[in-house]
Amino acid sequence: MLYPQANTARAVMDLSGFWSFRLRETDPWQTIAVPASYNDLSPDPAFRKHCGLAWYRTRITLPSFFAGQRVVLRFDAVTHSCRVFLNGEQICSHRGGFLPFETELTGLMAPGETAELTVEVDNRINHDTLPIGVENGIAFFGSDNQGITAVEAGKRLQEEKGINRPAFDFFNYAGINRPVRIYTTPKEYIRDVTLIPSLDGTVKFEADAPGIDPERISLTILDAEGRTAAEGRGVSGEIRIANPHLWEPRPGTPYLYTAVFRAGGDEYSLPLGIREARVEGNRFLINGKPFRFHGPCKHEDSPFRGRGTDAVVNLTDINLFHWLHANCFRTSHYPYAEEMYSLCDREGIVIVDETPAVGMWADEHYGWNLAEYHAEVLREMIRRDKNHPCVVVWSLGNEPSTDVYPEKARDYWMPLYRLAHEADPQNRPVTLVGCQNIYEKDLTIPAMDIVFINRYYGWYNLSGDLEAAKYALRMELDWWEDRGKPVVLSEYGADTISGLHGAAAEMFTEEFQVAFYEAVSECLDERDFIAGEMPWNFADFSTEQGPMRAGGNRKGLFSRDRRPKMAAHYFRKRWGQMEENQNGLKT
Ligand code: GCB
Repeated sequence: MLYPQANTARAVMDLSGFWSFRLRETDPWQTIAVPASYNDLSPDPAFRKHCGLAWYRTRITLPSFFAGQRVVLRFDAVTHSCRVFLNGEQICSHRGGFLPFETELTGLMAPGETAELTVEVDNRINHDTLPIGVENGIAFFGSDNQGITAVEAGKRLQEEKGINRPAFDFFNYAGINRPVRIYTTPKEYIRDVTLIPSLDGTVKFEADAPGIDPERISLTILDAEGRTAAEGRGVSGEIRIANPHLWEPRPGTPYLYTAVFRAGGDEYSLPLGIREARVEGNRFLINGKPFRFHGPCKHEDSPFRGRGTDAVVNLTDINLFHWLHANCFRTSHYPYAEEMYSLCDREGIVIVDETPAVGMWADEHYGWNLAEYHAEVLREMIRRDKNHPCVVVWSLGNEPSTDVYPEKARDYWMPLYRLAHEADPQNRPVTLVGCQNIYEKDLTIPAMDIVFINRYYGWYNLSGDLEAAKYALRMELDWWEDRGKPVVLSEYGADTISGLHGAAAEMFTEEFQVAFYEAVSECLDERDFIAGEMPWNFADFSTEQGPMRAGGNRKGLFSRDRRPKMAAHYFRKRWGQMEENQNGLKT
């Protein structure tokens, strides 16, 4: 689905601002900000704890000069599902909280008219949603020994009261988390575009513009100075840029061309980066050169906004990535706002793009009926993000159970793996992020193009004993070495309270976090099949309450307000040196 754009043929109206909101149909309306998660916008605990439906309302007016245009209402993401009403009539609904959807207003509302727009949002999570909600009353981060009474009580209350219990470790932020816009196109319009670049400058293209004479469809590629670099015609074809500049991750040059499609009276432009991502043996290659992922995983999470999109937060984060000499992140654990991908295209930060399939750790989940919906979400994510040069790997999901019923797991995940390859015109490598498990029995994670494993030796197990942690990690890496694939340590980390210090470097201190990372680095640096290190997490983030969460997950290299802990300085030095050694470039 194309991102809304204002140009010579299209107009965009941003509906961000103050809307009205209520948690119950009987409540008085109060003021809310859009986009943002509603949970932290009021000191009323009902906002934070809310489970179920909530309502947003605003008034929209279509300018008279929209006459003759196709008018579309687009939501970038409403979490987790919603129904949309215009003057009380339902006009669309959507399932899934992290991808865009849109509906035509043409015919429903005339230019010059005003209407009431209401959005009924639903934040409930269960076995039919992605991410997954727990249905047995046990929260993700309870202690292992829940006791039979607590389990039964949790189960009963969950059934009676409909309490949301995430099967994942991040706060279940909800609402209109991303921008809402009205945009126009001409009546005959460009529905989708696809670009497939090759390193020799060849660009295959496709324009989906129903009903428009192919003779009236064209593509012009402009270089960064705005000069024409190549031109083509028709619905699809192949053109060639002479002496192409490549898009390279930082500290290389993320050179961007602009691809301008014209079809009939419509126009659509998007950035084009010439780059290739693929796996060869146990290496991951970008533009034919070995690429080593180094950068922390992220969340969309910030004070006040929750998971709400904010350009200032996104840019601050990416500038901190540059400060760290980080070159990548994984969109743990859901597709992020589209603005973040555009920013990373410009800034040369590589993205591993993940579906919201998280919390599938219960063995019985292979009996749930999720595969079809999961496939739909994967297809939608790829359709949305396929043209971004910054996206180099698709992640099917995070930490499902894959070792208890290895055959069942394989039969669930491998069709998705094949689907990702089929759906992606650029055929990027595909992964599924693996949990700490009995990896020898696992038929799925080792079958991925590039292996992503999350490991917490020294934290959740062998806690505090870094010598034992190194021993265990080395034992495991010996096994992975023989698989002949590139392996990324896609999560590892230690909860750390900013400002808590100790000469003995014990758990939760800033000294321990550094010692933990030093220990793991020692093991990774010995192996050349290690294609990357992605510490967990970039910044502290909000979670549900639990005995292991002191005001959220504290594994950030930065505090939640983005102040560096000692570990941030550690990685800044390490990755700075890595960059110089790898690329021979000054930063
Ligand atoms: C994991 C999960 C991540 C958690 C992290 C932790 O394995 O993938 O969502 O936040 O561990 O800190 O426990």
